[in-house]
Formats: sequence, structure tokens, C-alpha cells
Amino acid sequence: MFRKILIANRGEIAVRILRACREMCIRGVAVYSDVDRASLHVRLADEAYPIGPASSRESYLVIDKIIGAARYAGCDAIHPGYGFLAENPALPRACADAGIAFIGPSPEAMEQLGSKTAARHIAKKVGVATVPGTLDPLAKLEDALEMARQIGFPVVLKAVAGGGGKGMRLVERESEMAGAWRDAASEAQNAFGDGRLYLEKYLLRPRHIEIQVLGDHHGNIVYAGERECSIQRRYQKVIEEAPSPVMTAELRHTMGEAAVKLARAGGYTNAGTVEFLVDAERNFYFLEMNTRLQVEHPVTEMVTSIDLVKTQIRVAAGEPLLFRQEDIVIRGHAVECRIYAEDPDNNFFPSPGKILVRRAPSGPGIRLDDGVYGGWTVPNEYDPMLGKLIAWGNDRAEALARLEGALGEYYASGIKTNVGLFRRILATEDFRSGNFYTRWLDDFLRDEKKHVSAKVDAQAAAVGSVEVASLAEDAAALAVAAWHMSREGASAAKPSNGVAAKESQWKIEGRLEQLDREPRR
Ligand code: MV4
Repeated sequence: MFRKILIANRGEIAVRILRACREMCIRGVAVYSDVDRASLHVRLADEAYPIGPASSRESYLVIDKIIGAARYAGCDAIHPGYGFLAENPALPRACADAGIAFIGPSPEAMEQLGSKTAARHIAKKVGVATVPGTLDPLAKLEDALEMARQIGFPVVLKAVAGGGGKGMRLVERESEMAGAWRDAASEAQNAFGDGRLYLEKYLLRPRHIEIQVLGDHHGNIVYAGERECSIQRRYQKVIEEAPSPVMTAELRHTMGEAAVKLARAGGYTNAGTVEFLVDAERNFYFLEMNTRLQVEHPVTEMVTSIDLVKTQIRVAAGEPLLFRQEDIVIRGHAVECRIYAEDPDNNFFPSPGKILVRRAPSGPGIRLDDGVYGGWTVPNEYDPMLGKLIAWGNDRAEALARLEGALGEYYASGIKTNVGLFRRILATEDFRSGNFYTRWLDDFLRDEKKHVSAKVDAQAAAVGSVEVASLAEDAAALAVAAWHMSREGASAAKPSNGVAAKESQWKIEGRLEQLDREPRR
């Protein structure tokens, strides 16, 4: 077993990995940028080393600095967490050169399964259904048009190097293709340095369900159930749960076998996730594979009792998996909320700043994986996720009841959080009954706005003033903001002094400005 692991990450995931190290009597080594000097992961580590300026391009993304710190500290392994370098095959290659173990798949498997089109080829080869579309990158716009005519509109253009909806464009009719092609290609070029695109049939209201796989270096690969991840905002997951409310034992088995087949064909080891779109008839289509530990891994841990991070470490050290497929049983239900420092009244704009007071929820079945503490300042430079609140229950209803209670207990002052959003989602009949799909949250947020807008319109009509009616839309946006505030409860920063009052006035002006910038529906 390893003696010392360097964690090439920050925030809650660095803390999570440090906890696994501690349990396994392995020393955990943190790295930190200038603005992370006082971060929780640094405080909880056995050792910590600075790796440069706040910008991740000059710190967390610099392989030489990570390897340098690992060498200096005498680490025998590196865990990349998620994001940053986690899916960059250059890191496992540099690890191999330095004689350090990489806690993740081989660079070859990462490349094979990380390229969306290469992975689609593998899926076809092993007989796993993919969404109809191109298997290879498209050479030119004309090819995209021809393919789209063949499979029928709507279609979606996606980046070969993509992920997270970047470089992705919906094309509903032929006339939209040229513009979509240009936009998607330039976005992909900017984000990934690779502007190549491929094309898929656009599925209308699919669910996003992913399968957790685990592979060791002895030829064993198993699946550890699924996670339902359809509740997303602009391609960012917001709530995840395990099991999926629509899953059956039979479908889990079929999807699990498909995921294992894919992982095996790609030479996969360690923890990975196979994403699928599932339609209303429960047909499933392979989407892409994530060759890393996922943000939402805790819901799987809660329902399987498997510690995914300890398993990753064991597997990377050459140990065989401790369980076979038939040993993995799903027990109960787990739901996770991603808590962000963002302003729900300002389009969920990041809201970093100093956390004044913070109370962590607790109680039966409650788990909080976070990377912050009261008195700490959330930096501007990174993803503003504060942590994840996870509730487990014997069934979905119990998990949701516990989650609701815990959300009520969560308190943070000094910064804005999205906690109020979860309470509104949890209150809907659709969410309660498990009746949702990938665009559900975007539709829900749009309808919330419309609802207030309609009320203001009705009032304007009653007043009979043209001037008032023309202002209705701006007023609606402010009203919805006020309505959110009134429902935020304890977690809203209430203007209790001059400074806060001034800030909210400034924000109202900011919102009005934003209304002019955003295209109106
Ligand atoms: C799709 C799709 C419908 N049809 N592909 C969005 C992010 C990227 N990972 C894949 N995404 C989608 N791909 C086809 N052929 C719908 C989405 C999608 C989506 C997927 C998962 C979760 C939320 C989503 C929200 C909008 C669109």
C-alpha cells in the first residue's frame, strides 16, 4: 500500500480524499495556490506545499509543479480528484515517468474513452446503443447538413473533445445549421483547443442516468448501480440521486452490463462513470464516459456501502476488488444537493466572499461533504461549490424528508447560496413523483419567472396604463427576486444595515442592466 498520497486538487474533493487517506493510515499531502493558503484542505492535510498564483493555469493545472511537489514530499501516488487535471492523460504519463502511481485509469484508456467519437466507435463495436448520428468527426458543414437530413431534425452538434454542454448546439431546422456550426466550432476551439464536431439525433425529453463502474488490474470490472442526474441547470448538475426513480432491477442489470462491456473494451481500470440518455420508453443510449471520480459519487457510496475513494486507492496499488458483482446490493435511497456560493436573484451568478457564520446540518442519514468553514473567504478564482449535502433514507420519501430538514438547518451568512432553490425544487409535484427529464430545471426556472410576469401583466392591464404594461417585464424580474428572497428564510442575507441596503440597490440596478442584455422570450 502507498505511504503518502499527493492530492492534486482543492476544496471538498481534496478534503474527501484526505479523509480516505487518514482512514487507511496513508499520509495526505495537499497543494495550494496563493489564495488557498487558509483553505480547509490545507488545514486537514498532513503536509501542504504552495504551487503558485491563484490562476489555476499557473497552479493546479501545471503538471510539473504537481510532480515537483510530489517528488519533494516523497509521495508514492497522486490522486487528481475531479476537474483540473483529472482527465488529462499527460498527468498519468508524467506520473509514470516520475515513478509515481496515478490513482485513475491508464492514459491510453483515458484517451480511448475520453474522446467522444472514439468512445462511440467502441460502443458500436461491443453492441451498446448510441444515439443515432456520426461516428466520426464531421469534415465540413455540408456533411453535417447531409447527415441531419438523413436522420431527421432536430439534431445536436457536439464537440469531439467536449463535455459539460460546451461546444454543443441544438439545430431544429436546416436554416439554423450554418450558424450553429460556426458557434459550436468556435466555442469548442476556445474551450478545448479542438474545434471538431460530430452530430447526433436530438432526443426530446431524455433522462440522464449514469452507471458507476470499478475495475482492478486483475481483469475484474463491476458496476455499482446508477445515479439519476437529470436535474441540471445549463448542463451543470444540481441534484443527483441513487437509485433513479425510474430504474427497475432488470434495466439496472442491462445498463450495468453495457457499461462494463464498454469499460472492458476500453481497457478501463479504477473508478469511472458511463453516461446514458434514457427515453420515456426506457431505451438507453450511451452518451460518454467520464474517466474520473465524479462530484456525485457519495450517493452511490450511501446506497452501496462501498467507499469509492478507498477502492480507487486500493486498485491503484494493485489490490484486487474486494467484492464481486453479486456482492453489490443497493440499499435505501440517497439524494445530493450541490451547494454553491451563488446568487439566485442574479441569475445564479457566483457570489464569492467571506463566510461569516456557518452551521452544518446533521442528524440521521445526513452527510455533508464540504470544503469550507466559517471565517474563510470563498475565492473568486474557482468553481464556487461550497460542498454537497447528502441525505440517505430507507426509501426515497425518507431520504427527501431528511434532506428537507437538513436544508432547513443549513445556515451560512456573509455569502449568498443556492439553498433556497433546492427547497423550491423539492416542493414540486414533479420532483416528488420522480417525473422529470434533462431540461426540467431550465423549464421550471423559466416558468417561475413567467408566473410572476403574468401576475404583473394582469395588474398592468387592470390599471390600463400602456406605460405600466411596458415596464411589466422588468418589474417581473424584480418581483421574482423579491419572492425568492422572501422564501429564502434564514439563509438570505437580509439588509439589516446601510451597507447591505446599498448593496441590494446596486444589485437591482445590475439586474435591470442584465435584462437589457439578455434576449427576451
Ligand atoms: C443530448 C441531449 C439530447 N439528445 N444529446 C448536455 C450535456 C452533455 N453532456 C450532453 N447533453 C445532452 N445531450 C442528444 N443526442 C440532451 C442533453 C441535455 C442534457 C443532458 C444531461 C443533463 C441535462 C441536459 C440538459 C439539456 C440537454
